[in-house]
Amino acid sequence: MNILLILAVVFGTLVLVRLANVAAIASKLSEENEEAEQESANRWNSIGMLTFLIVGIITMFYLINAYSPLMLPVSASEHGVTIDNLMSVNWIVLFITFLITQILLFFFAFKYKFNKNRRSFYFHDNNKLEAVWTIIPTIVLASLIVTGLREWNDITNKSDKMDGLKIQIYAKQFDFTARYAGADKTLAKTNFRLISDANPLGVDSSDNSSADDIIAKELVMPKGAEIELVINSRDVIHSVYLPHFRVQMNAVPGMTTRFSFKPTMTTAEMQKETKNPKFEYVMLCNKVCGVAHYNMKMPVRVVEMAEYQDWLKTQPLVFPAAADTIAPASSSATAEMMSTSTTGTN
Ligand SMILES: [Cu+2]
Repeated sequence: MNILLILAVVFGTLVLVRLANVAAIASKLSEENEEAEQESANRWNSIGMLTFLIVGIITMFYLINAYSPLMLPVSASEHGVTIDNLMSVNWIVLFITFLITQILLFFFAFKYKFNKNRRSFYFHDNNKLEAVWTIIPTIVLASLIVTGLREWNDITNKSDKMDGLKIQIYAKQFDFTARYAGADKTLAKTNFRLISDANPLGVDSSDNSSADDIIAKELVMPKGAEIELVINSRDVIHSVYLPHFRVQMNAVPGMTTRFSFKPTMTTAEMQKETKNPKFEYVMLCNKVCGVAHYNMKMPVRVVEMAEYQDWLKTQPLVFPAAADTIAPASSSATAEMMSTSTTGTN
């Protein structure tokens, strides 16, 4: 019923448009009316341009206001603050440019509509104008790109320098698993040939540092610690996306990617900041990786160091049987979070 109604409206509109065209052609045929017709059409077009400009700008401000509550809250990581600042500068430049160009475009279309008593001004070229609209955008764009590249280098170069808390994020269709290094602060090597139901990450049990490796279905990070995510994928390209920390890095099968950052706000602090007692951080997959991509995510929590250490003790080992053969982790050792080895690539 509804579809019939919509079709009737659509076809009715089409018929009206055709009729209007026929009327326009018919009136054009009468020579003496032509000039008056042309003038009226120009006038209505110019009013249309001005209306579009005003309605468009009002709508834009309305939408910015209506959707701003859906924007991400303040960054929960150290480098995220820099990214947000850079983003704000970009938005301000874009916004000013957009307003100026659109206002000129539509207002000029209104102001300079055809007038038979006015002659248009012709000039072949103007070097000064050419220079202005080449040099100013070049300087603005170049400075945006250079600052962006420098920030990105600062963020990504950290991974080589720092001795952070290494956490492996292992992505597969369609979930993430986290692996913590345990008391020895070293993630054991992995090999895709060792993957089985009992060993879904393919951790090499002959590697001595595998005995205390811990597996978790939740990413828990201590506040203020340097975190180094060591990222792998089993099957297709996924993407580790932590929007609240302004972190994103692809998970690529056959290689290891990394991202280092420092969480600066616990979940509880962010709940206070957002005035939302139900707020939770989340890790999302940000590459369309298959049918259940939309549902590929992992809960994330940032807690104080002591709470993190308590939580880590409750998480299962990669190889539960090996637990008896190693000494229990001392909490001071875990707190130092120094790690020197890297995870083997597949
Ligand atoms: Cu995915």
